[in-house]
Amino acid sequence: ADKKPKLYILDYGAGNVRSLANSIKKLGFEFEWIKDDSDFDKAEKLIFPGVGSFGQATDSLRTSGLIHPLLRYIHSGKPYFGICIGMQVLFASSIESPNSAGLNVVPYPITSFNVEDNYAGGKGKKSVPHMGWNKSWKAWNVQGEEDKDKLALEEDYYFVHTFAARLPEEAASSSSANANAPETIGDWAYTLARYGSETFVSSIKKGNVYATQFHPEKSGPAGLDLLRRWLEAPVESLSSSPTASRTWQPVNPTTSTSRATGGNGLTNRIVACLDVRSNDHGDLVVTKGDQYDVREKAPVGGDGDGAVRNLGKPVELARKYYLNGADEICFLNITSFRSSALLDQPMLDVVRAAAETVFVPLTVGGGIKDTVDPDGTPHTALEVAGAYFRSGADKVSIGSEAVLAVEELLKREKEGIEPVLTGKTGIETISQGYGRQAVVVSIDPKRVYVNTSDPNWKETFPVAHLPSLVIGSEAISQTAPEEKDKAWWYQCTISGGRAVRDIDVVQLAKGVERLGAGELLLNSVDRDGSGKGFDLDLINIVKGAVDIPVVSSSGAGRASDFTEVFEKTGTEAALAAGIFHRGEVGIDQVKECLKGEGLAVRQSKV
Ligand code: 1PR
Repeated sequence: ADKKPKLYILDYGAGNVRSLANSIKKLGFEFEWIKDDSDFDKAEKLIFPGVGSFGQATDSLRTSGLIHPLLRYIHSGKPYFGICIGMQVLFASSIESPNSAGLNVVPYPITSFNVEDNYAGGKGKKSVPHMGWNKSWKAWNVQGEEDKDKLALEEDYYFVHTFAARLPEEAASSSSANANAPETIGDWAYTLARYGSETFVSSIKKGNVYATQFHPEKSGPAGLDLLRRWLEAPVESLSSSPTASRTWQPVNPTTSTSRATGGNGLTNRIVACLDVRSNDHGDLVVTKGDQYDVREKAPVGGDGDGAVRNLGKPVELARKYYLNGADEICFLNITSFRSSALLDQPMLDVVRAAAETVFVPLTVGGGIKDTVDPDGTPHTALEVAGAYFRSGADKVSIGSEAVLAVEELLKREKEGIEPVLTGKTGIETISQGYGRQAVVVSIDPKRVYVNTSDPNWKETFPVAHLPSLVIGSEAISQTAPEEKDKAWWYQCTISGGRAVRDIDVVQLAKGVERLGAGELLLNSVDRDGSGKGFDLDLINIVKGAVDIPVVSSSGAGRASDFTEVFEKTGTEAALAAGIFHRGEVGIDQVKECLKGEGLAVRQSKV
């Protein structure tokens, strides 16, 4: 009698749909994948978790012949749930792919964010993609709608997108690409979110069609709760046409609970990082180094002398940090540069198992590059990344290969070799295939001090590295007196900090942004494991050089280090490892500390 409606998921193979599958299973529901036309007739509920680009999604619907059955399904009145691109394809068009028409179910265009945005309390610029946790609030809704019918609540949900259905509200202060857009979206009900001074649709609903710009399957308990409400709702209640007898009520976003504190709307993200490698017994363990040295420094001859530090099991720790409120989990396979067989099965298993219990974004790094299996089979970086996405990773992080790719780019540019961008590097192919937001570049810079007692040092310092030069000042001497009167630049390293290259952190950051990276994970070999706090000079230099989000890493020793890094740099996220693993500071304590300083954080109800 309590037969659940037959649920289908439409997947066209372009990204991480495993997370959605995992969350549906976790909520106790079953589903099938849409395989052909006839499945649309069998489906009683349908979820479309679109990924990649607007054009890729709409074009693949057309070439696969699924577009007509999909439209037929939508117009049949059966419940549809679109996620991210699965929402955007419902719209008329997107500036992202001007030659690909949308489904035009929602007669409204998708446009882009304005990076130069002087929003209140902002630092003049905002990063794109819009990546992280942002709050949805009700904007237009059905009068008298029951509370239980509301799908997106005023909670923080996880967003990751470059284009958006922007509305003119608050757009006056920015040079609005949307100046001529209508004030409302016909008779659709929708919620809005704010990014800087711009307002965009975070979820939309009419009759049987519901869609979110954010990812409920990556939005922790709040997202799972939303999915559950949709999955549990009887088909009839999701299919009713709301327009006939109800009237629409505008709700003024400024009087609604938009985020009270200033800033761009996003919460300050806290990332827990797990450096993973095999110990001397061949088990994958979470380890943690000091300046990248992960071996014990036990008394000579003592037990365990020189062993790989073991701080726990990867999957268990990931789960624990998720429950403690981590906004994101990052796995770094720190020795993969040595042996790099594609099917690093133990690491894929770790990701697969973690994705079953962790419902916030997962990043996986280490060994994402062109590689050859022991039997001689070659694999491209794109294939390696694909294996991780299919296992449940949302982003892959590229380290050493990114340095080599930018060196090649700079060389081609210098020598006038066309094209400068070959389209062949891992960063390019993965960002083409899975979207920029799925490609993180992990940077391992090291300070190189210059001899300031040499009166000519400024004249002889290499011009190319000037943008990464820091000269110790009075300000620096307050926090780190030993650094006063010193000067240094930030040199990039590869192979886990073991080899230095003649390229600095600004060259690298700008280079990978050009190649298509969507985010930077900025480590510091000097600060790693030191507990001295984040390297604010380094972070400010890199933040100033790029428009993509930066995750600041290395050196956290106290909860107040996080407050400092968010207040003194424009970083979008802060990552730590050692203090969390050793239980010195909990993620909840970090968030309390940030909240105490008026900094926005995601509240997790786990
Ligand atoms: O080069 O693409 O195979 O990627 C290798 C990845 O592994 C890179 O992201 C590189 O940063 C990382 N890695 C390599 N060797 C080490 C090592 O420690 N020996 N770990 C290593 C880097 C840096 C952190 C760390 C923070 C926070 N670990 O992400 O978690 O510094 O630590 P803290 O809070 O304890 O200070 P490729």
